Amino acid sequence: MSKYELIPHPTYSRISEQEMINNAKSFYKLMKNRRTVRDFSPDPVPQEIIENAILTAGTAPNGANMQPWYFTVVKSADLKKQIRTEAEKVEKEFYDTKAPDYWLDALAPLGTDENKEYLEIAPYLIVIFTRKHTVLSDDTIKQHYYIHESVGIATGMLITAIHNAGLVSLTHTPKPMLFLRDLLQRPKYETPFLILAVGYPKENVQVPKIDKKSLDEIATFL
Ligand code: IYR
Repeated sequence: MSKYELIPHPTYSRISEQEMINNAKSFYKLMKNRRTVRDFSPDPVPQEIIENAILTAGTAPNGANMQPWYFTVVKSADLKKQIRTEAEKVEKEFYDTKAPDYWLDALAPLGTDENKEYLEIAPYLIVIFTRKHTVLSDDTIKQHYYIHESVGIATGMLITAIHNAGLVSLTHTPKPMLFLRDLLQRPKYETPFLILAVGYPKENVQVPKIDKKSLDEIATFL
């Protein structure tokens, strides 16, 4: 395997400490206003926003630059309906029989249940897949590494990009969600990771009154 050619960093240049502090604070302010929303408006959203958010996700750091992700963007009403039907089947089983009481207790304040109407209402469902490997055009297999870490980071960046653009999203992980692979005709070496519903919130949307942990609770400086 030959080495990559090395080039000077195309864009990096230092900025002042004050400017960095300001940037860090204003970005925190932007991100702390992100809320997960469960009620969407059916209003259409320009596809260009979704395309650029996925391009942003695709810049994520990842194992050996294999980019072990794939995004299927579902816009079709018929496919969204099929996803909803299948997701509600597994969610019903989760809520009725599979979930232990302590899990149901943790979910109770959120008021979630097996009804997943938003899967049909949100204009886009971005279905994120992990890839074990890529099959090259000559049929050789290129193994991928740190797949969950990489796709987790990319998903975070996707959620950030959607928020920064002015839309809202909802992470949904029906369990099990292998049905998505067949429904969306993805190959065996891909596994569904998460569904991200994206769109505008419905008018006067409400969200749970929750707090985030303080810096002291989530970090130590040694
Ligand atoms: N997947 C289920 C249950 C669920 C689990 C957690 I942890 C949540 O934070 C929210 C929901 C559902 O979508 O209802």
